Amino acid sequence: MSKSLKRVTRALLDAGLEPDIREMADSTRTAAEAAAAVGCELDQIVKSIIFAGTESGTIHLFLTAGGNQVDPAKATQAAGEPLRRADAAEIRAKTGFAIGGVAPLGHLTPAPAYFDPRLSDFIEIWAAAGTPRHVFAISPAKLLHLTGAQPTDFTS
Ligand code: 5CA
Repeated sequence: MSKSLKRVTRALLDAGLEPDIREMADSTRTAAEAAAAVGCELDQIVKSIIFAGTESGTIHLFLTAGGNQVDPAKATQAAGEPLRRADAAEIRAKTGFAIGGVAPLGHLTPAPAYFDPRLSDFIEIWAAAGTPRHVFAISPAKLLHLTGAQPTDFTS
């Protein structure tokens, strides 16, 4: 098992959950691919989008419904500091995950997190489990609780 997948499994176990992690035959690198692999609505896929403070370098995590886009101005407002998109190397260094497999939890460095309210329209949502072929199912309320994310309107 990859270290990234192990970290996500551990984070879910530590939270007292029974991890429902699925290895898919096909790529789940993008939200569209993940939705097709799971057979769910696009908005049931949790994208873990990483921004960084332009001055502070602090990582901010935007848990975004698959069909929604992060609005940079609204994201800056939510974070309380000017933001830029994080690059691939920075994402890997701070989260421990490669793009396409960034999970919403189990990060090397815990980050302030924001939760797209659209995700709460579903009983079950699916997020990357640390690799571009693993996803896990969770309820929006549990994910909100585990990530300590703030429900905020940050999408366009
Ligand atoms: N496994 C899927 C569904 S859970 C997944 O990880 N989707 S994702 O949306 O969270 O991850 C892909 C996101 O990574 C893209 O939406 C984009 O915001 C970001 N991304 C893709 N390429 C780059 C890049 N070169 N630099 C920075 N961010 C990137």
